[in-house]
Amino acid sequence: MISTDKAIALEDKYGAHNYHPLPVVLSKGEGVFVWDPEGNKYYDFLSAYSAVNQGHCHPKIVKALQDQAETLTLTSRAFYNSVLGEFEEYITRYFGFDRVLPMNTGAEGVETAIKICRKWGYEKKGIPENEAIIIVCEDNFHGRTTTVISFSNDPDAKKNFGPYTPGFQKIPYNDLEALSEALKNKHVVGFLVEPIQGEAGVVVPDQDYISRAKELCADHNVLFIADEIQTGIARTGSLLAVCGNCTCENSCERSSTYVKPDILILGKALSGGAYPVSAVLADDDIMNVIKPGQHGSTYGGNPLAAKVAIAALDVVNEEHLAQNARKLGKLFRSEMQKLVDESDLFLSVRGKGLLNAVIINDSPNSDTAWRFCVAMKENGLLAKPTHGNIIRFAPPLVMSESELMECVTIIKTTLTEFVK
Ligand code: IF1
Repeated sequence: MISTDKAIALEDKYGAHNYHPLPVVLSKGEGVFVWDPEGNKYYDFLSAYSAVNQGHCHPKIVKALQDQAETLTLTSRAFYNSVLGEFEEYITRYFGFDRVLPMNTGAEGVETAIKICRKWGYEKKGIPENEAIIIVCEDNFHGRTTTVISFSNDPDAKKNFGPYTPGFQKIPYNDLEALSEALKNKHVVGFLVEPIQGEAGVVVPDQDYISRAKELCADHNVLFIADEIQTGIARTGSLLAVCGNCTCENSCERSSTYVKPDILILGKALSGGAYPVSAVLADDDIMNVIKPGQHGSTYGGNPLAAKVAIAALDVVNEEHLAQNARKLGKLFRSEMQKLVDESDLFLSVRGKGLLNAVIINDSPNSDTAWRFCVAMKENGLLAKPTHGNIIRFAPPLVMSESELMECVTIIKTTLTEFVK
């Protein structure tokens, strides 16, 4: 087995330097745990940015992957394949939509949603050609493609990648008045929003923000597009973050607090980390604007992805991951609140379900949060800072209560030892 030092040296020498990873190399994963080549074991509190909600190498998902890999992996969409239809029926019933358009990565899902929305705007709403506007939020994160970074306001993500795609208007997040104002423009066709802003540092909006925003969009015949790539699939304690307080097993329509997006974008945990799978869901009147030849992807909808995604969604239900995320999330925040009260280093804690963040009491330009994450790593827990002074805590949702309490102890111990 390659050593940690050697693995890091190779990446450093031969890879593009588009990441600055924590200095740990992972060579094995199982459930909530990962191991480095030297055999050190860690709790994973990143879950590959919420892709591994079902835990590392979940046996059911791995089995689905293995079985299908031996049978048929890719046909392209030039032909039908024997699994795609089954997946399409499964996922549309699971989330309560008429149709799905399968893709691979999250950013492709967002691109797909933008294209569907614009086409709907021209063909159903009657917007003059090339005039469609999509409203987005400040501090959004929707991926890395040239169009998606065109409406980012993070200089790292955006600067010197222009010229940018026009047709987006930015408003502050969690600001219904700004949305109301922006909706006065008759050329607006959609509002693209994260129900909780992940990259911005787990920013949870007011409780009625999402439902009121959807209402405002409906009033103006504007499509409400939810990017649930990070928040979806049980992460925030319900199947989708737009489910609000729903605790149902999977039929969103059962919940009174459910806000049904006009377009729903999923990715990450849709495969439980085994394979890139994303999907865009919508009802007939919207999805049917896309005709043969107008959008697609070589790998999108391949049989391997289809089988993996079915297994990954099965696990979410069978293992009650939304319920577990909700229960453990409450426990985690209350334990972190104690540390906030006791220590000068932890300023506050926020989040929903098992998507949480602790704000470190130092400037975003300091290396305090980074050094705290390195110290937690030494004690057997992996988490990563965002925006300099925010630490995101997002373990796989298959964690048990006693494991979570062991992690709380690790965080507490690190805090006691830590010298700012
Ligand atoms: C990276 C953050 C997480 C996303 C939402 C679309 C995408 C993402 C809401 C694109 C992706 C990632 C990508 C990852 C860092 C990351 C991230 F720190 F930026 F905010 F998850 F927390 N919509 N999020 O969160 O999906 O194309 O990557 O499959 O390294 O860029 P993708």
